Amino acid sequence: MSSAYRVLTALELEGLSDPSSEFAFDVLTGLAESPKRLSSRYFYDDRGSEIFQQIMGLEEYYLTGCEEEILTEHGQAILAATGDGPLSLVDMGAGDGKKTLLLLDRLAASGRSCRYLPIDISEAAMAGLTGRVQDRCPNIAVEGVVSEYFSGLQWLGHQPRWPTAGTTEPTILVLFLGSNIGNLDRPRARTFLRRLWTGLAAGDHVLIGFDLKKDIEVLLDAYNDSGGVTASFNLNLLRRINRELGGHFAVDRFRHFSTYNVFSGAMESYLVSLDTQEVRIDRLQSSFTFRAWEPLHTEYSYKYLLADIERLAAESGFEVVSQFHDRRAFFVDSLWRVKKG
Ligand code: AVI
Repeated sequence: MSSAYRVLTALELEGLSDPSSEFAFDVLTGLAESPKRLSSRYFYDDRGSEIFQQIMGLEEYYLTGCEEEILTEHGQAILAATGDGPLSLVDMGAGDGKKTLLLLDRLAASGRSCRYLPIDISEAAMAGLTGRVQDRCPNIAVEGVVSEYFSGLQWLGHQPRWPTAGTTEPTILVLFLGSNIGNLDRPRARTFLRRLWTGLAAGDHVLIGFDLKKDIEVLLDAYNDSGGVTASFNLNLLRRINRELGGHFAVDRFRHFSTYNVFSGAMESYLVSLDTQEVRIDRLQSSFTFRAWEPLHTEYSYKYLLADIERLAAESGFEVVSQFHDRRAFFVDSLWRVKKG
């Protein structure tokens, strides 16, 4: 007799999950909350990823330039700390990979056996990145994954450690650059790092980009650039709802507002309604009322002290190998080793 129930495998469940309904559900619940909020993970549709590339090129958004300086000056030392055997380089939230190429160029020139495994949510960004790396570093094997960090992490945990015939087992270096960790609050950052730790073995490394606490004016300028690029990045979230969910946001009736919270140590970004308005979202079969000057929270960008970084490493099972910073000490790429047992 056949059983009256069926156990769905993780794979079957994954096949059922529909990212666009997840977006719809999060918009429905986020706009019904008080205060209203939407997750910054939804910034990164193809258009949002494109605008973010422009942000990274802005003088005011100092983070990218600082990290490029660190990887140029200290790339050799970072790679040397992982030994000289085969290396699997996992790049979480790779974007255009411009910074990672500073490491890949060195690896390609050294002849060290290497696989490059970028994970990114934007398919367009991934297509550009994998093509670029294959052209520039033909001796590096490239295997990209289009997914969010957490699914990417899960995928990583199920991968064999990519042994190459005749070589010793590769060590893994996970890159989590660009202050992406700053978009998670402290408890979520800890959980994320613990999940990362779970998929790694003793002696593997992670390199994490942290933006440091600094002059508040510098922070404010970085998230309120004079050309309005960050404003259009933030407002693209409303445009995305219009495009994908049949929203009727009049985008010019909202303004971007970004401020620094000295208690939490985070830049906080909002979209503020300029007047009282009702916005219909067809696919949600719902309308939402915004009062004049009502904020919609869209992003946290947490800033760190060196002591916060050390504590976070210890709490999530890593030991700090080295903290590499730029000449102004605005930004740190922190190299950690996995401790187990
Ligand atoms: C991707 N992330 C680290 C950026 C940040 O600084 O929080 C996103 C960003 N938001 C506004 N400007 C850039």
